[in-house]
Amino acid sequence: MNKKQFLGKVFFLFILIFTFSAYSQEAVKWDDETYISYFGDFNGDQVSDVLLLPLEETLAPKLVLGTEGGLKYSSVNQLILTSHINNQTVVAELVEIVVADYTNDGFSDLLIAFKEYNNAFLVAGSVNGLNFADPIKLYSNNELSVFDIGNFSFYAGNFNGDEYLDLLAISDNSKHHKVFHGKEGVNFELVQSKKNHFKWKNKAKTKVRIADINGDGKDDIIASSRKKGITHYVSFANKKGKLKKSKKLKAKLLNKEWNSDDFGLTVNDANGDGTLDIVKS
Ligand SMILES: [Ca+2]
Ligand SMILES: [Ca+2]
Ligand SMILES: [Ca+2]
Ligand SMILES: [Ca+2]
Repeated sequence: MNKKQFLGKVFFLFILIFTFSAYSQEAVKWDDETYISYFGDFNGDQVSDVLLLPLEETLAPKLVLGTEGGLKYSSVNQLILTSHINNQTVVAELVEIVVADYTNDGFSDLLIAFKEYNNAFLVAGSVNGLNFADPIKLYSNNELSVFDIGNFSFYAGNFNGDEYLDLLAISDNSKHHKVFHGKEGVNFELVQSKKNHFKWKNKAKTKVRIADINGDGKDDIIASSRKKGITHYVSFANKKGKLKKSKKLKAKLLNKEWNSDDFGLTVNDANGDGTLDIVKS
């Protein structure tokens, strides 16, 4: 082999390696019709990761560990998860999920409720991500009495301001809610269960957010209507970490509608005074 042939082969090899690494570094893409995405830092490296739960039983759930610099969600950091927890198939439409650090160790955890089976599991984040085969806790209706209110949505927040995260379950007709305070050992204690407490319309018409709006260290609820001309509501946590009756907020600010389907709505401390403001964009 002469020098020219040798260089030609080296160049070919280089192109091959380059093509292969470009292929293996492919960004993970997903669409809302195939997967529902849940973000959290499951492996505790301060970079957000994404859990993709399939909408079809034939697909497996995936966890993509985020990286900084270059592709955030790359196929080389994609883990295919087992499709079952406790022999129950994990399909996005059949479960209700809230990502939060319940164990208070810096790793995001996954609370996953199977409404059909009337049970829920806590899968803890670790350096390896999530392991569906080894949930750290099982909740039946005895440990988390939420399955008796029918179809519900879960939200995590800290309503009493202690060191443990709490849970709010709102029935999908929005009338009934239950508040559970988090306890040591990832237990939840039911502290409030009320029918007809919230006045807002159902989930399809209202967007519910959890944030400490009045800056007293206890999370509150803001329920904004998705359509124009419909009242928004706010519900504050009281001193004991229970939720007060919802109050009306005006549907118009400075004579402008701020329904959430037409505007991005964020709750943060925009003017730096230590209390949260509602920002329309
Ligand atoms: Ca991470
Ligand atoms: Ca955790
Ligand atoms: Ca709490
Ligand atoms: Ca508050």
